Amino acid sequence: MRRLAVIVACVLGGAVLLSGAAEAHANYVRSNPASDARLVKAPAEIRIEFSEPPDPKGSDIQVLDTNGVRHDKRDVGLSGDPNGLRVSLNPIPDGGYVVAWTATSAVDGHTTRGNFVFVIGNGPIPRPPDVAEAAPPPALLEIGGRVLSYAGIALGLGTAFFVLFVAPAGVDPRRESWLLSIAGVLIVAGSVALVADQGPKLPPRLGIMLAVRAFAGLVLAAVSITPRLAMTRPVAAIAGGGVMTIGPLATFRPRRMIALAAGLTAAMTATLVSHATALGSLKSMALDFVHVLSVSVWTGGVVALLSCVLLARRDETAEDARVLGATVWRFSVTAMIATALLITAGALQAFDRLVLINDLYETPYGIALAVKIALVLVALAIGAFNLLRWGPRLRAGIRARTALVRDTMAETGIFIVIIVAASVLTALAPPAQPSASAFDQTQHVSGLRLEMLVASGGAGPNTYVLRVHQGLAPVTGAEKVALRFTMVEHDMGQQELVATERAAGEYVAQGSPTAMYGTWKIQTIVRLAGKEDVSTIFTVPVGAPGGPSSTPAPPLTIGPYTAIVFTDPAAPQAGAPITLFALLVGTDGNPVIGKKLHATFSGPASQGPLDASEDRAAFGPGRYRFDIAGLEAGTWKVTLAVGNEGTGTYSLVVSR
Ligand code: HEM
Ligand SMILES: [Cu+2]
Repeated sequence: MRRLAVIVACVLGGAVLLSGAAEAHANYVRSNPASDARLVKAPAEIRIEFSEPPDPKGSDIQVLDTNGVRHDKRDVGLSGDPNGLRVSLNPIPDGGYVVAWTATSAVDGHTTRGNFVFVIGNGPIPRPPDVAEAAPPPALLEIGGRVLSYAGIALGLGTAFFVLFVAPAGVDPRRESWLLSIAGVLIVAGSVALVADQGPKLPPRLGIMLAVRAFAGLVLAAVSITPRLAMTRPVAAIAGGGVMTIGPLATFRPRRMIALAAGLTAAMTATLVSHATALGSLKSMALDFVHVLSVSVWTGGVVALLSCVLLARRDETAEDARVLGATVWRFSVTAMIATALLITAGALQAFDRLVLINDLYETPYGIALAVKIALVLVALAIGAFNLLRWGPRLRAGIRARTALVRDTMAETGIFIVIIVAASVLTALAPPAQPSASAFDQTQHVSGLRLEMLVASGGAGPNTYVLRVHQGLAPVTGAEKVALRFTMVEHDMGQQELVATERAAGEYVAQGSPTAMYGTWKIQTIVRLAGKEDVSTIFTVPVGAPGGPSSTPAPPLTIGPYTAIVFTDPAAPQAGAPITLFALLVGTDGNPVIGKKLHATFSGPASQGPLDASEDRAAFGPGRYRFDIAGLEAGTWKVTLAVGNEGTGTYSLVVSR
């Protein structure tokens, strides 16, 4: 037992230490200006949207120029967007800027950091600092606060449930009071520890929840030390409008009901500050609440059975043994239902939080979960033994109390370790995180974990990020990371981009190989020194130009050809350079090469005609490109001619 505890402690401790590399809790989802944006004019403010509601008090947005000088007005506040923050800017000159953000979740108080860059004018885009989005590992105080809270909730709720519904008579009242007071004290201490861990950045919402939890703990402790209310009267439980009398619950004890209500309230505060709530999913919240309730009924119930029944009673006579056996049987049935519920709810939650089954050993969160699952199996085995061996013996009038005491003590020990694992688990960021990328998929190939992120879902210029991990560690210094693009629907040839390492294990490539909307295959090739290339294929749907949210420009018909036209940037701005791409497709669906394209412009000002250059090496076959120095704001008609085979007109909106 002790050896097991040491092993588990080491594993969980290691998971916590390594969690700096884990993904975040409140993640960057989008911003204005966007990440890597090129602007014509300085923005007046920066807005960032996160995957969870942030709390401005513990959050920060710093806007730094390339010399590290700060240009924001230090007035971070809610932006009015869902989950958004904003900061105002002083007037800033052209140049590159880094936006470094810190976000504290208003729900669970977890903090995450990250950064992105943008540029004003024609200068180069600055390199973002080499730190991937990260959450600092949880503090020991947080884990401690969670352990105390969860242990208190399980003990309080489980004991109240046990004495009300499993063994209303025949429990030792002094021991019952003791357990409830211990539970109350644990809950209060846990809440205080969690408030202390947050310190001055404590988000108000979290503060209220922890205050409610502490109050419920005080009620639990108080109700169990008040002189026993000797009020017992027949109970009529009102269910669904009908009145039904539940035989064994023939006594109604307000004290126990108050304890149950306090336990339920404390359990509810757990769900209301959980990741399920932070993610804003009602289904997830319901699963979490069922999980907390069933976990408490089982684990707290075992402790109540041990302390208030098994240790308090005797089984010397066959009659005593039979009475004890009846209680044990009732608890076994309760525990079976509770474990079925807790495993179902836990497993369903786990499926939502994990990306791959490999997460169970390759992410700190997954390791904490795996520890939990393994220990639950051990506890279940002990429970099954009680159910199938000692229980029946008692019911047959044979002594078995000592064996049951020993087994339930072992179970209690395992539960304590499980609660530590659950505390580590909930303090860490789950592997499955809402992503800022339009495409985010993870594959496991030859021992490597490859996560492909494609920033925009639209055709045209894009950023492709490949995260490479082996086990828990990022794979740095790969000799080569290449991405090869081919299209499924048409033969567009193959294009290769070579990615460079931007942060540890994070390889980035930019370009516009996925020029046409449809289905693309991205073959990733990772070359590590002295190893065979690791290669896999991601299938990426590419939407209309400008992203899935913008309405696609309808394809132009030009003589016998179809042209798909888009610009870089997708939303052109007055005075800034614009690249206009035209992808020419023949009646057979394949790109058409070697044509002469000519563009004439009519719009708010005059603009001379342009000829396209077809650069197959850089842009792929059938892709023609016009470089426009800049246009005035307004709506332009661009007439494209293919030789003298035909013309088509494209409408181009340039914003101020
Ligand atoms: C005796 C057994 C168990 C105990 C005492 C236990 C305890 C807990 C507690 C206290 C929480 C936190 C709930 C909250 O803060 O709202 C939790 C969450 C969770 N548990 Fe369990 N659990 C047990 C078994 C399991 C099992 C068997 C699984 C998986 C099959 C599981 C999966 C999860 C998951 C995925 C979460 C959500 C974590 C998050 O918020 O990111 N648990 N558990
Ligand atoms: Cu969190």
